[in-house]
Amino acid sequence: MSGLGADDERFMAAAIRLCRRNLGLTATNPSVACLIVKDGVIVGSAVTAPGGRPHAETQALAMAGEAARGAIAYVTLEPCSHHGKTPPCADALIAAGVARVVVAVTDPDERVAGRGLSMLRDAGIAVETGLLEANGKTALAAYLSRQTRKRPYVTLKLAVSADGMLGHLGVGQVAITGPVSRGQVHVLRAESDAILVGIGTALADDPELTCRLPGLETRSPVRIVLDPRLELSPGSKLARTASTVPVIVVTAKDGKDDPAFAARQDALEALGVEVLICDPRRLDTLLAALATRGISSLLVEGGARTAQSFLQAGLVDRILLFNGSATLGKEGVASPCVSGQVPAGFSLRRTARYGADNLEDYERDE
Ligand code: AOF
Ligand code: ZN
Repeated sequence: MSGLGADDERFMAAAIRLCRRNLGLTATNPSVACLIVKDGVIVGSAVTAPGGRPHAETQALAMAGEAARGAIAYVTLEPCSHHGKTPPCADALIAAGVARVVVAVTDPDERVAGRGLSMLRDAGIAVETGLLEANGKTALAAYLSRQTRKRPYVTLKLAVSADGMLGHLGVGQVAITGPVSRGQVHVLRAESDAILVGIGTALADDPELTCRLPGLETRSPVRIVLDPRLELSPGSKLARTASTVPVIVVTAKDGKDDPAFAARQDALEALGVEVLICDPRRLDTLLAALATRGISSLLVEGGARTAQSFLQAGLVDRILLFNGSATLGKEGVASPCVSGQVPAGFSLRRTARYGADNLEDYERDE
């Protein structure tokens, strides 16, 4: 990494920020960003397109045109070397005549895995990799998780009252955090491929679990309910909106020897709900099944029991505690994590103030 300077870091940091723009929009493809820089000026910039194609590099090169000759390309992920649905980005960079390529993270996809870098080097291009790698890996965490662990990256979000509660038993939705936190949660939803709650939360709150921020309404994640006994009502907001934003209900058995169960299943399926038979206690199996369907990032939004199950199974990668100022009292349901107290193996990475609320962002140690 000898030839790297402060400018390289600045441009790579910008590329990493840019690539977050299409998180949750690129299907099984990672959201990658590419900047083409000539004489210190950005002459091309792009993010992997919604749906996953075209890739970032070809779009950025098209924008740069002739200016790409002799330029530096900053890419958050190793350029691809394979003929997939599009030709290799490494070839596109070579054909455009770039002089140097700087990469944050190498691509674990077995069709690429270092070949993109060697193609560039073989063509006489100066290649450096590993710049701001930790930040790059954070931005690509969902993709890397699905590629290397065959399961989605799991973020547990908890809104915790000042007295350590998540909500009132059987009371429905209680305001714990304010509007700024709510907006942040909707951004998280937009960036996630799927969102998951337990049936307890689905029944108590009748949530919609969509992203309702102005301008981001089309970015709602797939909604998943852990529902061992298939109790989700066809009248619930989730079921009633299933034809617009997909809903998957995960249940323990099929209805073959239980006519009442089969009837509930029929009613849900008629509304467009998918009933997935998978033991909800085997969260590892469920996550593997979700990864197979192309889900790379999962946001777990409660309640206490679901959060606890994911934590106990060791399947949480990030914990976001939205600490509100409301007090719920002894009727509340205790949160499995409270401010400053999360399970061992997590480190506090960041805090933020959202109106009257405090966010604590913990990441699992490697
Ligand atoms: C890049 N630039 O912007 C992205 C890349 O199905 P395909 O043909 O689109 O290939 C998907 C793979 O391409 C994906 O697994 C990853 O290795 C790479 N994604 N590569 O050069 C990009 N999104
Ligand atoms: Zn590519």
